[in-house]
Amino acid sequence: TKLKVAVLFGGVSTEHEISIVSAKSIMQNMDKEKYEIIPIGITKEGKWLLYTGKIEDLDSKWTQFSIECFISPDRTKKALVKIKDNEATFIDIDVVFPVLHGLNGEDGTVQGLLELSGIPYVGCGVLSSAICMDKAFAKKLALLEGIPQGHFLVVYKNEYSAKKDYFIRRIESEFSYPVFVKPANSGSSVGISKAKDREDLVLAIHEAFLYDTKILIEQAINAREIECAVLGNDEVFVSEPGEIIPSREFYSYEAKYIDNSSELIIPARLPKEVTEEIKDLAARIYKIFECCGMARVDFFVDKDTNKVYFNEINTIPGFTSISMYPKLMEFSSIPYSQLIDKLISLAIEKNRQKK
Ligand code: ADP
Ligand code: MG
Ligand code: MG
Ligand code: K
Repeated sequence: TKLKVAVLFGGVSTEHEISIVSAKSIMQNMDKEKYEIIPIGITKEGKWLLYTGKIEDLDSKWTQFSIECFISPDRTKKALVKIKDNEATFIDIDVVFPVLHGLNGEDGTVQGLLELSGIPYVGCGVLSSAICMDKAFAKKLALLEGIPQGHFLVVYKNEYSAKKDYFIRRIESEFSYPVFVKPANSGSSVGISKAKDREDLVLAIHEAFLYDTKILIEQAINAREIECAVLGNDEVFVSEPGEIIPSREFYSYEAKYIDNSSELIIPARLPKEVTEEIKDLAARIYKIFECCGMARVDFFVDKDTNKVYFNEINTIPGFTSISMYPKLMEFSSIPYSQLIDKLISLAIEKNRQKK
């Protein structure tokens, strides 16, 4: 019998569209002999719908082919509840693969629901997902553990609103321009700006607060962008690092998804000892954040000194067939569909350990 795998896509976050592309790619590459795919989309408003169309046709108009449904937290019943003509049907699910980036998907909230339901799910747990999503907490924890990273400051909206001049002065004394300003909970570079002077800074802060009530100010690092893919639960596999050459001044939303001309270089061309340092750090960071299943750990490597800085960790990284995470794994002789098999078995293994 086939394993029933519910793939969650869409969601209320700013990365709704990206999630659809990642999920489509995953579903197209899942072995149909092994798995029965149950595609569940979440609209931007947060409505859960069972997608009944063909996987190949999955696009932004997916809601036209769908039936109301939800995953129930009640672990004594079959997990998937389908509602048609006011009648509920309960369907078994063996594993859930949340392919949701950002808010309410990558941040521990969906993981919390799945914990309640008792169904195995791919990727990190509640705490780990939440901390990795929150750049402020992630940086504070990394600091505590002695992980090398650039200087940062966390600013809350209510405090900033009350003391704008104080914060601008403080930022200008602690940092030198340019600085990066980012919402604490963000992804795909949404709400992130590089500020070169005070005027930019004020605008950047305003912009970041449109997405979150907590933001980060970071010293801009003149660096190459290097990423490492990590796979596993207790025993982890770390890929060779890959490099991103952004098509714009930094790896902005446009550079990620619009231009189509940012380059991935695998493996990154780095001195052997720098490569080893990055791989060791990636494994350490994965452990510190108590990740399981997968995560992509992102670094900056100073263009002049080759000093390595931790940037961020992503627990549901981009997953299209040309995304960095699957590409790095493929380079390590783990092809895309085997990677999915591995993630699903890691989810089941993790769930078994809990009992
Ligand atoms: P996201 O989770 O949205 O990817 P990041 O923190 O990775 O957020 O920032 C997005 C991009 O902005 C990075 O890939 C990089 O190009 C640029 N960036 C962010 N912070 C810095 C920094 N401190 N120094 C240099 N570039 C940065
Ligand atoms: Mg990120
Ligand atoms: Mg990033
Ligand atoms: K993150």
